[in-house]
Amino acid sequence: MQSSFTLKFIAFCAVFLPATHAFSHVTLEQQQVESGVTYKAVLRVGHGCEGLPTTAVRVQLPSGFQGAKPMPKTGWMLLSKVEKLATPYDNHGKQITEDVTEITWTAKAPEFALKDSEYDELILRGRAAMPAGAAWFKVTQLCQEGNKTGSNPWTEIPTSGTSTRGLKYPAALLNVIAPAATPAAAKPAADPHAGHKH
Ligand SMILES: [Cu+2]
Repeated sequence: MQSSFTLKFIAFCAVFLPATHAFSHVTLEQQQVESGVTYKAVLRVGHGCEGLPTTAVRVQLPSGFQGAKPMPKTGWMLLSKVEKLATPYDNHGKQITEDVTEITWTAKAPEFALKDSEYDELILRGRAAMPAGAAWFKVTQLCQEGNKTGSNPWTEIPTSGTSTRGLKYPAALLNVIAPAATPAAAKPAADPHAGHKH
């Protein structure tokens, strides 16, 4: 009896423990979005680096993610990296040739660092203009306490498909789906800014 229970318990852990840990990686709260809409990325930071507090989080945006803006966080400074685009795009009739490709939040002082025992969310917003398919947000988490440093490079992408099973440091996945078919009458104008001026 007891050994049978133990075996079942071990089997249970083998199945559920990796999944539970996956929830504590840096992941996106909302993992699906329609192509072409504005997307609010909420990055969930579940733990530090082997016990060390988080002092910086750097997010590499997937290509096709347009006009990204980070939400400021008290006690943390922001840095947005802008790069020239391989393929310019149109915004309000203006040709956009460079865009934000990377956003970094950095704690201004040790007292603002996110402890390993705490949970927090980092937020950014932009237009998910990439085509349907998997988009990956590569996140690098840096940690420091005194002169001890650590990092978690959440940058691994599976060679095929979207399952991150077996990856030690999976990047955060966003499933981009084709826009839902809407009845012709309810369809917004092709230019989303046609109805207003700014
Ligand atoms: Cu984790």
